[in-house]
Amino acid sequence: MKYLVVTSRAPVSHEIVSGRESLKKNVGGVVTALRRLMMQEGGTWVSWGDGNADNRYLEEEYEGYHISRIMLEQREKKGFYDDYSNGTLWPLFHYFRDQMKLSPNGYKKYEDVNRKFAEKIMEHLTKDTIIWVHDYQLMLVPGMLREKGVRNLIIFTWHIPWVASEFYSILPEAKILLSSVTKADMITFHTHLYERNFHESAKMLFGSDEGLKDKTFVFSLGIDVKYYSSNNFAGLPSKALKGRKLIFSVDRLDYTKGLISRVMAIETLIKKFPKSREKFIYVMVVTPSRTSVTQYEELKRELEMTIGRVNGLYSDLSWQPIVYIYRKVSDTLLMSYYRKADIALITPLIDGLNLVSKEFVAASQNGILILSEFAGAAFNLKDAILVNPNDPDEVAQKIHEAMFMEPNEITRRLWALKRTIQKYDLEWWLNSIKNEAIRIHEHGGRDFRSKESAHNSPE
Ligand code: GDG
Repeated sequence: MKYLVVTSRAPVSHEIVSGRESLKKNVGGVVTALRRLMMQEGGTWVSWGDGNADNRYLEEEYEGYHISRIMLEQREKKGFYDDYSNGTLWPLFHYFRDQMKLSPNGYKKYEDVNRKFAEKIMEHLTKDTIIWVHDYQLMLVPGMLREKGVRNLIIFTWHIPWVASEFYSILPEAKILLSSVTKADMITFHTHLYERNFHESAKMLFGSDEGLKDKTFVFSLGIDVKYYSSNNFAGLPSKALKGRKLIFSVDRLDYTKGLISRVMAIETLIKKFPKSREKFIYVMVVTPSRTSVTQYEELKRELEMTIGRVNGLYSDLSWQPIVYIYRKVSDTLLMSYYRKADIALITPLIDGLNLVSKEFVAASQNGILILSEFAGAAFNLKDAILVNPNDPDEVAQKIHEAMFMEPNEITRRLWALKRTIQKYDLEWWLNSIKNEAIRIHEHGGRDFRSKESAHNSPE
């Protein structure tokens, strides 16, 4: 039995930069997790080749598995990726109605590209292949495969929130997309809330969720704890901090991440608790993302204006409250920040899961996690300080508390969090999904007892 993994972005891409070809690893959390599976089990990975030299590597053997790429023309990329996936579905599934652009042409391209994926999958299928499709860019793939007569087991893993049914149903293509996803044999979510919303959407749009009862699972993605807690990473030079508390965050530049509200919370902290002034430095790493989508350019401008305004008001020769870094930092530097930070400030307005919070917990030795209650990870990480990211007063208050928290309490919380992420780590996630898949594959049905034990977050 072999896995055929399907994701929009590939694990690696080939780039030509200044005439020289190089291999670029995709570092996203999802890809890292799936690389682990593929290196262990072999198999095929179908994805879009978005590197400018990928057309030379349509089929490639890489670290023990096969990569098969589909190539997209500029118009296809724009319609499928920029307009529909990131301009319609992404805001829809994060409750950003005002950012959501309806795009019939984008949908057409989304359909075309999903068909390309389905066709490429067909080329690599054998009788025993388990097909594992990921995320909102590929919702039409399960339905298209079934239309082509494919009877293989299909797993569909959903990485972002699934919104309330009445919100989901505003999408013109709501029925067709949902209907396709339900053609998978197993559908996995990060939280019970998303699973419930999915069922409610089916009830609302189709009158019933009968056929879905045995198909959905909650398996919240874990991380490679050993890697993040290893000692092989250099520390940050602490001289630069001059004894100040280090507050840290790292996010993709995205309106879901609550970046501007977070800067306002820092401003509130300074205003409301004047004694906190000069006692902290907030290092905010923002990684460029979706730079071809207009909303993201506007967000960058607004964020940078807000940071500039706050720094302008409060900086002097000896102190600047916010150190803003707009680039992707190396893994090593990221690990050093995780290790050194006194407080990780992770306050997305909404987030499917949020791997950064788990990575910080694994790496930290005596840090405090302040986490948005609207991140999927908050359902498991109950020992974090949970905050409503929309309330700068509350966030400022909690940062202030964290700055002066008793060392015993810091240790208690951190170790409780470490136990949780250790128990539900990446290996657990992969094994839970694989075990269910194998059970369904071999017995053609579901073991309900295993469902109970598999669910990790109590309601
Ligand atoms: C989807 C869902 C869900 C980020 N900046 C840098 C960097 N990163 C790494 C982090 C982390 C990953 O990227 C981002 O984690 P997310 O959880 O945001 O994952 P995504 O893949 O972007 O998003 C999300 C996830 O799927 C998994 O299901 O959690 O809710 O939106 O691993 O460390 N790494 C380095 N430099 C950076 O500047 N080295």
